[in-house]
Amino acid sequence: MEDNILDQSAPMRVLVTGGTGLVGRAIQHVVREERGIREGEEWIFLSSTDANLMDAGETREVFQKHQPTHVIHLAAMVGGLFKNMRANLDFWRNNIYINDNVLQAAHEVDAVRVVSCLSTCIFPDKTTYPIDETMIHNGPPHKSNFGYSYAKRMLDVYNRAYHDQERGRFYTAVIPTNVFGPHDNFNIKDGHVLPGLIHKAYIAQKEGSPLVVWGSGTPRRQFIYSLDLARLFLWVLTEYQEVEPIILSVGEEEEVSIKEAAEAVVEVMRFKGQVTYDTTKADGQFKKTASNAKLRQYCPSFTFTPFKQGTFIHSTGNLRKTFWENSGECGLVFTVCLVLPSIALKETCDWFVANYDSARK
Ligand code: NAP
Ligand code: GFB
Repeated sequence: MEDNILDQSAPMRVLVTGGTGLVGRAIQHVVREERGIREGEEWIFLSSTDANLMDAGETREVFQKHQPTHVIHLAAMVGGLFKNMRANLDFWRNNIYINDNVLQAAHEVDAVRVVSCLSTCIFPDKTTYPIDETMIHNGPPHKSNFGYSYAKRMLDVYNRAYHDQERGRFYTAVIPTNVFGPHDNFNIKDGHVLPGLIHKAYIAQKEGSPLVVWGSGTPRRQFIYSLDLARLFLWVLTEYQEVEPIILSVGEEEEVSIKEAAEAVVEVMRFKGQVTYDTTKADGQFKKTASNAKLRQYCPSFTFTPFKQGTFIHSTGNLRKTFWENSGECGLVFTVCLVLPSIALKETCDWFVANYDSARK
């Protein structure tokens, strides 16, 4: 088992759980539109209609059916601050069941690789900054999302236990910061801050009402564009050789306040109305500033699509193709310095407006 962990000679059969969500759709796009599907490879993107992964029998069945060699495990009960605060028990139970079923089913079909997805909100709330990968278990997470956070921490425990007991199992995990992009959940009650603000700005524009930002606007967040996360996920799947997890994030210098995030949404949505702050609403965790030093060691030249007013753009597709032609090292991408509104946020807003009727909301 040991030596074939990253043997790339055999074509991969990749099963992506949660393949129909924000991150799953981004991986679909990058695999099909940028990287391409290689000779003999198979990519299967699951939704909850293919199998309820909280059910061990259904999970085993879908893995037996597809016999994956590689698994990207994204499926989870996911939500923003306010959904987490309402349902910590469900977030704990649903995610614990899903994760146990998926890792065991992958092990039973002898999948050589499983890359699971944690989140920077799982780190201890009382910590030093910037946060790094060694701090996962150093204390309780923020009280607003302890159910989700502890369930996600257990994925790291599973990966270490499979490696220890099942010699050579190389299951690992990535730790993204807050993710945004097309196909996100734009439900205002359950979703995250960016899709929430984009949807609220859309409605406020139509109704001529104020855009209400929840909380004080002072908390700080690092946002990663779903397409950038997808490219890095594919690099981890075939190149990253550790069981220990790796933070996938823009640099600390890209961290923005919620107020700055709201101003960027107002600019890109060309919202002309009043913006107010509802301080009766929770702020949640003040910050979770994460270091991407480990990622930069592996991928010194990976270029993120910036969130703040752009300093550079990815220009054409073939620049993005460069990333795949240089497999192994994170590719040489040169940048063009131009001052433009954030590309990532604009692509996300344009997608929402163009797909308003079918978007999750
Ligand atoms: P999402 O948009 O809510 O998508 C969730 C996916 O999981 C969907 O494909 C959904 O299928 C599937 N799913 C949910 N419950 C399931 C069940 N019981 N059985 C089978 N499939 C189920 O989530 P996302 O934002 O893409 O998140 C993907 C991963 O990234 C998650 O592990 C999440 O914890 C992690 N993450 C997300 C963020 C973020 O800011 N969004 C940040 C850090 C980490 P249906 O489409 O059929 O419902
Ligand atoms: O993205 P968000 O829901 O999650 O909220 P977290 C981020 C911040 O935005 C909070 C403020 O300070 C909110 O008070 N905010 C302002 C809003 N307006 C809005 C709005 O309209 N909607 C929302 N949702 N927030 C989550 C964790 O924490 O991060 C999850 O609870 C997950 O488990 C996710 O890990 C990535 O960043 O606070």
